[in-house]
Amino acid sequence: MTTRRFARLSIAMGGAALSLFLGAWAAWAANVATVTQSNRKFQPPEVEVPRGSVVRFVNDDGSLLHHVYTTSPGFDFDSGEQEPGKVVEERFNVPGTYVVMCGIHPKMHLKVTVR
Ligand SMILES: [Cu+2]
Repeated sequence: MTTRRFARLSIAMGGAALSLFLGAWAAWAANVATVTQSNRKFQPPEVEVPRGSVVRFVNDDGSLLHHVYTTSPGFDFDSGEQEPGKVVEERFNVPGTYVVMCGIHPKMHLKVTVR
């Protein structure tokens, strides 16, 4: 193979790899579920998402702090204090059912089902 042919082939393969990568990234980035924290409740109270999705928690509760967390054998996270207006994002990579709670308001529960 000549150097020039090799260069053309390399560019074509690089382009294919790049479009594969961009396609995967777009699919990965697209799965976002938004949950609002309002009146000391998660709204909606349940979400079901494909594995790898991001759940966005939007503190839309006036001047109240929230603090989202979950603990389970397969996966856990803890947002720390979530100021009013602040958005916390967490990616759920492990299939299962999770109960997300608020460290400040014990009655707040969100069920997240990851398929
Ligand atoms: Cu709270």
